Amino acid sequence: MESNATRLRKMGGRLTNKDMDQLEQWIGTGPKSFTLLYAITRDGCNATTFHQKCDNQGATVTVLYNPHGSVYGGYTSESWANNGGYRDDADAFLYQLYYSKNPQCTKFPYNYDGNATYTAGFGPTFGSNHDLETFQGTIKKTQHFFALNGYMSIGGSYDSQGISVNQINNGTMNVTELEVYRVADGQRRIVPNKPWRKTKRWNKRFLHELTEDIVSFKPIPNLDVTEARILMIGPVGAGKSSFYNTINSIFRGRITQRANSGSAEQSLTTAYTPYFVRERSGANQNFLLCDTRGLEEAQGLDVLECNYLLEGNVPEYYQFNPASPISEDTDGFVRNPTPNDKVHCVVFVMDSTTLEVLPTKIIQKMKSFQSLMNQKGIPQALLLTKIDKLCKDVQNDVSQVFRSKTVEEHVEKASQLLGLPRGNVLPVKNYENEMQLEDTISILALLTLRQILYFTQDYMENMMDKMAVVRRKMEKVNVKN
Ligand SMILES: Nc1nc2c(ncn2[C@@H]2O[C@H](COP(=O)(O)OP(=O)(O)O)[C@@H](O)[C@H]2O)c(=O)[nH]1
Ligand SMILES: [Mg+2]
Repeated sequence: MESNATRLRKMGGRLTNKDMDQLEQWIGTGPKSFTLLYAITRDGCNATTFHQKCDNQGATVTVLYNPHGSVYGGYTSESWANNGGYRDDADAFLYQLYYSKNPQCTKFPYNYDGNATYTAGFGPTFGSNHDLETFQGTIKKTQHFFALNGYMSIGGSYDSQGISVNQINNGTMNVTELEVYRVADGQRRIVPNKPWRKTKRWNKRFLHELTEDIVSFKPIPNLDVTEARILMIGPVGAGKSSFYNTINSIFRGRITQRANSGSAEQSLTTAYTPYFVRERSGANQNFLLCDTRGLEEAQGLDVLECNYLLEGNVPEYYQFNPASPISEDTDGFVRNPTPNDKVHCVVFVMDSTTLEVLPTKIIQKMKSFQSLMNQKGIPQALLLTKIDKLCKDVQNDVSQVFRSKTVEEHVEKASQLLGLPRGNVLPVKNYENEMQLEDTISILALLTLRQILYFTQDYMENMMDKMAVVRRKMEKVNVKN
């Protein structure tokens, strides 16, 4: 007996219900169910395996997903086989569903030239010139994708509709996934993806519980810290101000915009600004979120300034000046910072939609900051914002965040990029366009904040242990004297 989880995983692929609706419409013979037969990320990218899994299964659809967010492939109503030669199939077609992340639905109809599919020892292959040849032999996965050794030359057996190969596959045969589904008559049963991160059920009770956990957060006594200082660092436009506004809105019970957000302010957020989160009653929480200068390649913080920030030397509301970095001689420089001035947790903020194109200089800068933080033992989290823009399902319903494969992949990618554990990468959707609060958006933001506070608390406990050791050593020295 296979477990439920295994069965779900076997059934689920990346194709969304909406994509299946579109394919079903193109096939044009009524409701269809889709069963995942083969996926290169699960089964390996190997022509023999493809044939073992997909031969003699009847109608199938092949789907390629590339790193640019384009999705395309081919449908055949005939079984795949491994006995050589071309096959005719009056119902076959090629198609595209997305181009560079945007929906782009085009059907490329068959020209009836007798060469619908090619069934020798290749991966899925369509058309006389091989309008679409996926791969031959075995393809090993590089870090992020499979570089398929096939090609596309649409326009032979399939009508290209005036669309060039580049407008389908971005001029690359690299794919992050290739799937083959069996297509059969019948109603689809919608099987939800298994969540990749578990949480309680998303309802009012959970929202209330998260709120309580955060309100009751207190820095550890004896540390002389009255509020935990959480430093947000990230490129301009990543969503730092919006995250503060989101949290503050939740506790105020209405949408607030205390931190300027948006593109107009890009050059403005140059000050080191602490933001308290207020409850409806007006009382402050025991943490503050600090907004800083971005991570721009040319004008961002440098490592020395970052060190001053972490150590609490930078005065609040200090106006950064790219022309003259802060130094001990700067007006207001805090020479003797208290434990309150120091940073207790760092939150890197990144726009999830720009992960792929993040300049290496910014990554290098973040890494150099990280080694500084690691030396000091300061915990780091990575906030991945704008996940609503990554995935339509999440845009429609934020509670789908931990079921979205796209979000999961971005979390994975971000964790590799910064060398942080996956658990420290926290996806969020900020309030940005809403007029009123929504429970799902609030729950995700509070889950994120609670996790950040947990990291902060762990750090404070470490600090306390360290201080206890130092104190004991001092006492021993005193006793000897
Ligand atoms: N769709 C969407 N937009 C967001 C999100 N977070 C921020 N934004 C938008 O991104 C832009 C930059 O955000 P901002 O908070 O000013 O970034 P900052 O420069 O890091 O402070 C603003 O136009 C926000 O409305 C989000 O989660 N989803
Ligand atoms: Mg800002």
